[in-house]
Order: sequence, then C-alpha cells, then structure tokens
Amino acid sequence: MTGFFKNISRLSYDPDSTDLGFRHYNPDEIVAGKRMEEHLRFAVAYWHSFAWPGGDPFGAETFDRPWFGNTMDLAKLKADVAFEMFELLGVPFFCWHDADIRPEGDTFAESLRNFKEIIDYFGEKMATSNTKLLWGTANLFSHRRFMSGAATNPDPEIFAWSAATVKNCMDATHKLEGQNYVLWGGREGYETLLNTDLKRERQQAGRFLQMAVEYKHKIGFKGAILVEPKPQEPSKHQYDFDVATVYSFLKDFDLEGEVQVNVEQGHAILAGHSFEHELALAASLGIFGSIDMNRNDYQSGWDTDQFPNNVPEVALAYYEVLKAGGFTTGGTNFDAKLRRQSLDPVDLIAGHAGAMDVCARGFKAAVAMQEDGTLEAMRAERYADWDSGYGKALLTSDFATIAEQVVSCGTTPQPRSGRQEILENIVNRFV
Ligand code: XUL
Ligand code: CO
Repeated sequence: MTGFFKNISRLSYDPDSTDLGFRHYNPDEIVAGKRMEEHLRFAVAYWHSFAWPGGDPFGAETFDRPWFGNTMDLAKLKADVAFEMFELLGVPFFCWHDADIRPEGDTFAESLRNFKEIIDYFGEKMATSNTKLLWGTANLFSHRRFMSGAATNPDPEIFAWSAATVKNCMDATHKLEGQNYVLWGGREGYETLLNTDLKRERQQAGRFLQMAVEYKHKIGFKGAILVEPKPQEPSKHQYDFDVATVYSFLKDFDLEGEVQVNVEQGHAILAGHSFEHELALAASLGIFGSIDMNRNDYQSGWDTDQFPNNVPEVALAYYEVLKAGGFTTGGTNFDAKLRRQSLDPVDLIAGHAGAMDVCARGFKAAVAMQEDGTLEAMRAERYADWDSGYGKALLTSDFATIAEQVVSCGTTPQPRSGRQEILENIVNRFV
C-alpha cells in the first residue's frame, strides 16, 4: 500500500450514507434485468485523476502528488496509487493515454521501452484486480511536435510518428484486453485557412483512420474503434466536429461499420448540441459506442471537464443509451477533473463517488421512464399516421402523384399539439 489514501476505506452502498458511501449506486442491484455495474460500466480516466497537475489557462500546477516527475519509479508509484483508487471505488474499468502512464524518453524508442514496461506492470496489477481496461488511446496533442496536427500535420514525419504511436497503443490495448480503442483528434484541425490545405488534411486523416482499422484486423483486436467528436479546443476548428460530421467522414472513407463514436457530454455542448441529441443521432446512424460523462461549466463556456452532478441531464442521456440498447463494448468514462482547489486525496474519491451516484440515480430514473412507457407511447402516437394507409404509401410515392392527391382530396391538414409541457412534466415525475 502506498498510504496515499490513508484513512479512506472501500466505499460501499449505504442508502443512508452521510459520508463517502454510495447512496444510489449499488453495483449488484438488478435493474432492467442486469446488475447496475454491468449497465453503467464506469471507468476512471487516468490522465485527469493522476497526471493532470491542476493548471488552468491562467496558472500552473496546484496539485502536489508524490508521483509527479519523469522517472519510471514515479510512474510505477502512480500506477500503484491508481489501482488503490480503483479498488476503493470498486470501478470495473479505467482508461489511459500513453503519455499519462509513462515518462517521455529522449527518443521514440526510449518512450516505447518505458511504455511497454508500464503496460507489463499494469498487466501484473490487473491479474489480481477487478478493474479492466475500457480503452486505451494515444496522446497526439500535448507535445509541441503535434502543434500543427498528428495525422493532419503538413510534415509527413509527424504523420509517421503518430502512426507508429497509435500502432503501439493499439498493441498495448490488445495485450491488456481493452474493450475499445479511442481516437480523439485534438490537433486534427486548423487555426487559419491561410496556411491550411483542408482537403489534403482530411485525406490524411481518412487514410490514418483506415490504417488503424486495417491494423486492428491484422492483430485480431476484437474491441471497437471509437472516434471522439469535438468541435474545437485545442484546435480552432476540428475535423471531427460532432457526430454528424464524424459520420460523413466515415462514409467518405468507407469506414462506416468499422468505427463508432465515443460521445462526450462537454463536447456535445461545445458543438451547440445537447448530449442526448448526439447520443440519439449516433444510435440512429448505428455508430453509438461509448460515453465520456463529463460536463462543462455553463457560464465559462470552455472545456472544464467537470464531474457530472446534474441528475435530470444524466437521466435524459441514459434514456437515449437505453433506447440504443445499452452499452456493448462501451461504458461510462469519467473524463473528469477535480476543481484545481480540490487538493486532497479525499477530493479525488469524492469526485468519483458523487459522479457514480449521480449516474446511478439518473440511470434508474431513465429505466423507470422506459418501463413506464408513456413517453414512448406518446411519441409513437405522434407518428402513428405514417404506419398505415395513406401515410405508409407516401414515402414510396412521387411528387406528381402526391400533388394530384392533395388537390383531389380537398382537405386542409390541421396542426396538432406537440405536447412538450406534458412530456416535460412526465420526465419530472421520474427525476
Ligand atoms: C479532450 C478529451 C480527451 C479524450 C481522450 O477534450 O475528451 O481526454 O477523451 O483523448
Ligand atoms: Co473525452
């Protein structure tokens, strides 16, 4: 034991808890035919919880962690603390970027040696842990070499460096039996069209993603490849703006059926959508994969990556996840940071525990809404005229026939209420 979380014991479910215990998340409770743990599939994000130093655009490090530094010993201490926290929380999954877990070396080869050593160390720890890998990913955005993009860089050597990095991260994810591999293109975009060949950069990104898919099949990785849409930050304009943009990108490069999306709440809001819009669209396009359940601050307007703490919002999101049939390889990753004043080990536990509880509460509300069925019945009723007779025939008809029918039948359609207030009142009965 590292002693980092001294005086904190394993969290358990206690509906009357006034301390760190879960008041709503009971992993073993059967909800909608399955244990809650299997529905929600929580994951801790290694980077924010263990690598982020507490900086913001105006100030640097506030956290003082005993594992901060660039040595292998410290990287192993970080791993020890991380697995202690997974155990305290009872989380079934975690996620990493290469750069979160290993010290950067002076050369690619040295970074890779460090990385492989930590992956083996994870492997040993996972052999006696209940926490599995939800996904691995490559950090192709922090180092200055990626300032003009990774796959979309004007310099082919950076494309090659990035491809080699993703190859190694996919190998490691496969080795640890990860359930997904994620690509988020933070620098795959541009600052100004004055120096950017947009068409060429999109082609580079498309070929890069095809290579990732080809490599997945080559090594027999059975997990899903997920792209995580985000409109901007750090790039002014990202090529994977939102779910709709990613779908057209996949179509363009013949990758639909091969790649799904990891939808993040905060990114959906930055794109001007609601989270549930992005989830519903992904499901309707057949590309829903996983979620990052971290939100932004609604006033400051940038990506603050906060833990979720709004039950009604979370309930509407899980309602869409349920309608999509729930998670298969995906899960609920907390890509979430503490606030930079939350310095203590207990804050790290409380951030996750509270988020797990909010999600559990929202999820149970979503299940109750689905089981009640009123919302779906009212939605079905709204479209019922499309299911038979005139409505059913309409989409296989043509403009000229329809125009004749409209004139000959002579009736004028009457608008019908959308019943939004009634529907919102129904939702509020459950949340
Ligand atoms: C950035 C973001 C990333 C991805 C993984 O906004 O969400 O942490 O989830 O690279
Ligand atoms: Co994310």
